[in-house]
This record gives sequence, structure tokens and C-alpha cells, in this order.
Amino acid sequence: MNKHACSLDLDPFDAAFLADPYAHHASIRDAGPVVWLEAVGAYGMARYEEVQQALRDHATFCSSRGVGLADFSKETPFRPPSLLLEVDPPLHDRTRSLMNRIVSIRTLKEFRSSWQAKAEELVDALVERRRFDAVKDLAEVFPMAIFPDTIGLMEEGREHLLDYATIVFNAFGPRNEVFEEGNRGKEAAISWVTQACKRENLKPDGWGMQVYEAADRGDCSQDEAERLVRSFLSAGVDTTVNGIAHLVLALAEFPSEFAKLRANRNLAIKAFEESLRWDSTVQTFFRTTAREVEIGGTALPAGEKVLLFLAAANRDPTKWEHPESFDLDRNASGHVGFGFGIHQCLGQMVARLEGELIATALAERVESIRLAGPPVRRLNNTLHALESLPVEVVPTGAR
Ligand code: OVV
Repeated sequence: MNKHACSLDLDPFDAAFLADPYAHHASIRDAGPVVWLEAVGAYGMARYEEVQQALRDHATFCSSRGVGLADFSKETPFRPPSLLLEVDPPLHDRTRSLMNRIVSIRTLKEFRSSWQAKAEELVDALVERRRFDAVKDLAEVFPMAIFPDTIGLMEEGREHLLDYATIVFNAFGPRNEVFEEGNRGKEAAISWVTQACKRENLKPDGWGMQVYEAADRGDCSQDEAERLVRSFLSAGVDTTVNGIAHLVLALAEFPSEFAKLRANRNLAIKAFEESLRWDSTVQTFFRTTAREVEIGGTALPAGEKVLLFLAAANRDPTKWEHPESFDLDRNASGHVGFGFGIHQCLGQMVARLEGELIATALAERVESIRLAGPPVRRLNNTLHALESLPVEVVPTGAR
């Protein structure tokens, strides 16, 4: 159990890797169950089995030392740690249960019809134009049209949410050029979010105020409530924006699958799930080893950062057949695009509902979608993100 992990000299945060991570994943998976990433100074795991095991074993692969490259036991966190993402049990379980009660399936059912109307209205207008940018005109617009209202955010300055997410997700990686560039000129986003999370700036009835009401009942402190509201703002927008963008990209690149969806609208939920497996918006998260642990015969010491390649696990050929294909006949369940285990995405039901509604609205109105120009990527240390996705649609019944 003292084999050395294979050392790889690829940098998973350099521009070439971030621009096309899927071109590089096989070299990490093939190098072994765990590799040493010299450029990062951390271990890495990219196979489904090991990634899923690490996510499951939150006691060994802990989150409280940060889920980015920075080790919170040695470095000052970029911002006060998230009380959900960057904590371990028992604190995690207390905050997560409180948030689970707010983001409930029952609550989401109440939103369904109004969100559906918004999705239909938006897609109607775009179909009329025929050519549009699926990022700027659809993927960014839909979450922004529903999510800030759901939280009960102040109206003024909501556009800062996307800049804020860029900063937060870049900060999980190294302080490279992508990080610096992503922060440039975005200072206002951080101060806006700080203000937006405060009780006096939240509207009554939204999920934000409900966190403070949980604090009033003694479930957490007022300061904790403020930071929990911050989690909604950090994780709730850019993730779904790019999830929807990748859904549209998948439907455009795999016309046979879009035809299946048009023939059976019940596949809308599946289409979104499979699009997340096929292109996972959150590509990676780190964990830190809380004790020495053996991975496939290699001993990892305690206190080491381990980079988990969620997106690579979601295309591991030993787990998925023809993993590069977006395939509505496959069972995508078990993908780790929302993570796995106790930290699995709090907002996953929100994301799924958004994705389902957009997939359905498109399937009802559109006969075909094609790329009208090359997709343009926006580099981020954590997110696989699109800046622009020019598409042309043929309306149902046209031609
Ligand atoms: C999953 C995620 C991403 C970014 C921020 C947070 C969570 C948070 O809890 O603040």
C-alpha cells in the first residue's frame, strides 16, 4: 500500500484544459485511480468509482478545509466559509436540514405553473426570432426571471449575480490568470451580494426571509442566516444558466435525441439529467484528506488536497457506454453532476424543474435546433461555462 501515485504534469486549471476539459480527462483516468497533479500540488481522481467513493466518505474526504485548492487550515479563505459547502457534520447537518425545509418539493410544486408560463413566454418570443443566442437570450434570462424573485432579492443590482458567481467559482481554483481576469472590474458584485443577503434588504415570503425566520425559531443565529442566504446567491444562478445552455447545446448537437424528446415530452426530465452527465457545469471540487487513506494501493497522507473530476467520472467508459453521446435511452441516474452524498446539491430540484420546463417548451414549439455559429466558451476554474451559443430553430409546423 505504498505505491506512488502516478505523477501527471498536466495543469487542470490552464487555459487549454479549461477550454476543453473532455479532451484531457482520459489521460487522468488512464493514469490510475489516483494521480499526483504536480502543477497543482494536489492529488486527483477522475474515475467514477473513486470519485463516487470519495464523495460518499465525507469523514475521510472532508469539506471543512475548503472545497477549493486553498487549505483553510493554512490559508485565509477567500470569503467566510459557506455554512453548507465548506463545513462537515455536525454543523453541516444542522444548516442543511434547515435549508432542506425551505427548498422543499412541496414549495416547488407551487412555483411550477408560474415558472412554466415564463418558460413558454420566453421560448415563444425566441422561436419567433428563429435565430438567437441560447446563452444571452435564454439560459441567462430564464433563471434570472425566476430565481431572484424566489429568494426575494431586492430589485436593484440583480445583474451582479452572474459576476459574483464567476468570482466564487473561480476562487475554488488557483490564483491564475483566469481568476484574475474573472475578478477584474467586478468588485461591485461582492459588495452588492453582501448587502442583498441582509434581512432588511430581503422581501417578505421569499426563501431568503425564510432563512431568517428559521433563525428566529432558534434553528441558527442571525449571522448564520445571512451567510446561508449567500449560498443561494452563490450557487443558484450560474449553475442553472450553464445547465440550460448545455441542454440546448446537447439538443442541437444530437438531433436524433431532440426528435425523441419531441415525440415524447415525458423525456424532458431525462433530457436535462442526461445533459448534466454529458456536460457537467460544475466540473470539479476538492476535498481534503482528514486521515491517511488508501486508494487502489496508494497511500494518501492526511491533510492532502484531492481534486475530484466530477465531469470525468460522468464520462468514465467503465461506468457509461459510449459516454460522449447524449443519449435519451440511457439511464443517467448515478451521475455526479450534482455531487453525491451529504453535500449533494441542495438546489437540484430547482435546477431540474428549470431544465424540464425549458426542454418541454422547446419540444412543443420547435422542430429542429441547429448551431448557427461556433459555441464560445467562458473559462472558469470550476464551471464549464458558455459565453455564447448561437442557434437557429425551425418552428413546429413551419417549412
Ligand atoms: C455548491 C456551491 C457553490 C458555490 C457556493 C456555495 C455552494 C455556497 O454554499 O456558498
